[in-house]
Amino acid sequence: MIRMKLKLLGAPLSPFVRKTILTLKLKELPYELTPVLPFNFPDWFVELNPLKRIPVLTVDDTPIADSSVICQFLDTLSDTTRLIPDNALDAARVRWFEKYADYELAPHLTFTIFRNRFLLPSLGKPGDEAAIEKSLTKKLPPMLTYLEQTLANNDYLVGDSITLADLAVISQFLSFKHGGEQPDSNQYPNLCAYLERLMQLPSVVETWEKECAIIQKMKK
Ligand SMILES: N[C@@H](CCC(=O)N[C@@H](CS)C(=O)NCC(=O)O)C(=O)O
Repeated sequence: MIRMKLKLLGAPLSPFVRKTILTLKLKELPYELTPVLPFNFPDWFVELNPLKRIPVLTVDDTPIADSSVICQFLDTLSDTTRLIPDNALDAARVRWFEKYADYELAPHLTFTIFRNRFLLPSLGKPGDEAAIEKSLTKKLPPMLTYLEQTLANNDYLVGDSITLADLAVISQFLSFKHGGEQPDSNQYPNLCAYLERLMQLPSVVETWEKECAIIQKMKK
């Protein structure tokens, strides 16, 4: 039982907030969510993160920013489901895949597909279909192939149990799914089976259902 008060600031539809929520759930850490929308930051938020990005976690009254930093900190707080392995090489591989998800997959799965298919239209703005097309046909295939090959003989990206690498990757693919897209199961069978496996985790099911309810409300 930890004594620190954990408060997460952010919006559940952000993949970086999603990764942090999944981490909190898998680590069985109690937390409170304070909604902060990325296109409507309150003035005081800059004191918590000068970059004005979500998520931020406050630990008692101390803020930490960046989902990667936050999740690595959270992993140290409980022994339930170690998300960064002890083995240094495996830990480095986990950080690599997390970085790959956050900086290579995110620009397409979230900032192109999710943004143009769902977010902008929900705000009454048109989505950029040409940008979507470019991501789907040109940018994403080599990235999906890379994941497909990595998952050829493995159920998880690193080792034989779930790590932060998997949470980072599924977080991006949930944005893709909210944008109405999924990898083609004929072309990427290992990747699709892997995503399906992660989608069945109770913490992912719960998170996905909550998000779908938010999406339905935003569509009205
Ligand atoms: N590397 C950061 C990325 C966070 C991020 O880009 N968050 C987006 C929401 S999905 C944001 O707050 N954007 C606001 C902005 O850039 O102005 C992390 O992992 O926390």
